[in-house]
Amino acid sequence: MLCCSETQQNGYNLIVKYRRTKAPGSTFFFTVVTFDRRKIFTNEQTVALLRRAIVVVQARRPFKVEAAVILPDHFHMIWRLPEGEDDYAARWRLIKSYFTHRWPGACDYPTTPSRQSKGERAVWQRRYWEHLIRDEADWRRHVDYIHYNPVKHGLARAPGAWQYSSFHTFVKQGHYSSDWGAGEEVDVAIEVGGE
Ligand code: NI
Repeated sequence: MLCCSETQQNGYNLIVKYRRTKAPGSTFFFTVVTFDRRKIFTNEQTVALLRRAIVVVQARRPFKVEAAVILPDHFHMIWRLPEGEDDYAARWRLIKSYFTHRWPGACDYPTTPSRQSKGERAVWQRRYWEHLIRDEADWRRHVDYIHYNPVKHGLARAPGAWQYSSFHTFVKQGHYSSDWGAGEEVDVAIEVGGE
């Protein structure tokens, strides 16, 4: 069983409390990976640049980031797009482009002739994983997946120990205890492209 009932252990009894505020529009889960798994997001500067790219693009093409975790070589996010819109691909193109053109490390890495001929720099994997969130339970599973991800990847001992995560906001809002996922494995058994 995947989901969250009040009888389950491991902090899930808290999780039933959180619900998305009802708003129209589609919600998506994304996984974006760096080119060749370059460890790009290892410092404040690159994480801040990614955040700035998102804010800049949001001003032009609105969407809301509902949950996010940024790891050295990939990140996961849940977005909600306004009603009647589903063009996340254009938003991702703008975000990736903004970042690539402003990140000093974009040029100092070998790329492939095919990418060079297209003017692509060695920053992003071309493909990314997207999943349309089906319902409340699916949303919660993906939110948990995001927040547990640094532990799953062996980068942190607990979700609360990872800096670049919306987990801290969710804790402040009372949706998790601050020690959720610490010391006990959280099995969020969803298929998200192996990331
Ligand atoms: Ni991951």
